Amino acid sequence: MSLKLNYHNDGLIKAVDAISPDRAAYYSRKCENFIDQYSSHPNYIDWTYGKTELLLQWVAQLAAEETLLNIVQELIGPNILLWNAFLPVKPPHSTGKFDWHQDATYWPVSPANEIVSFWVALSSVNQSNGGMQMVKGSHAEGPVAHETTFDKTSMLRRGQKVSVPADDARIVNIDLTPGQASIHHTLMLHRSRSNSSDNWRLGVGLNYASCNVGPKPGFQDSAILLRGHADNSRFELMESPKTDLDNNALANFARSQQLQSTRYADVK
Ligand SMILES: O=C(O)CCC(=O)C(=O)O
Repeated sequence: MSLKLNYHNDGLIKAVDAISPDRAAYYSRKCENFIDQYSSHPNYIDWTYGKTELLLQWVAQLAAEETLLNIVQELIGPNILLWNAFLPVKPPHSTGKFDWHQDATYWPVSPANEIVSFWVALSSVNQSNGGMQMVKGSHAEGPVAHETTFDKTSMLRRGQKVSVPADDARIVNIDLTPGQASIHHTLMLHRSRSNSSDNWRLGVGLNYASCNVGPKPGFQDSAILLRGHADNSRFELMESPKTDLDNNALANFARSQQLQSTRYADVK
């Protein structure tokens, strides 16, 4: 069965070879250096939570890898924007987790079915270091009610959580080797538990959008064009950073935070 058909049927692709192990080792070193240098910085949480593609050259470069874009193109067509990247890394023996949630229920962008989410592993990822789980086919059942917990251990800003228990029989463990990626639909029910192992969980989350996607009415946001065109885009188009955290990168990130201020008005 084709990748696209599998994705449409299941709402997920458990693992694809997204980048080579050599490229994964290169990005893993970049990621480790960033963590070593900045994990105590007061802006570290904000910098890793979202729009990280505007700050870190290597994150934008990873998102633009040809092998990845070819897979994205199969799913959403040839005009590809990077709407968001984030670094949901989990240190050994840390409490951070994501409860069961669906992304589309809190994302102020549409049409959500022209967005596709990749999670690229830069370390081995398994259930003991906090790898994701997904509920196969759940995307087809539509949006589910979420509660907002503001749980401090949640790696989602509002601690969003689906109040119905997930159906165990359909749970897929997303275990990955470095360079592999999982792919999920914006209505996929997914979660990841805390890292109870001695090893880091390193990876990058990438939300790609077709050129038809833009902010919902009343919202503003930015995106980077990676392939094709973005004529008439409703996003403010921005450049990938030339170097990590340079002045332009910091200015673009600050601008994107300003654009997103309506989205986060309740949590800032
Ligand atoms: O990093 C994780 O474990 C979860 C990330 C997530 O919720 C997502 O990629 O949509």
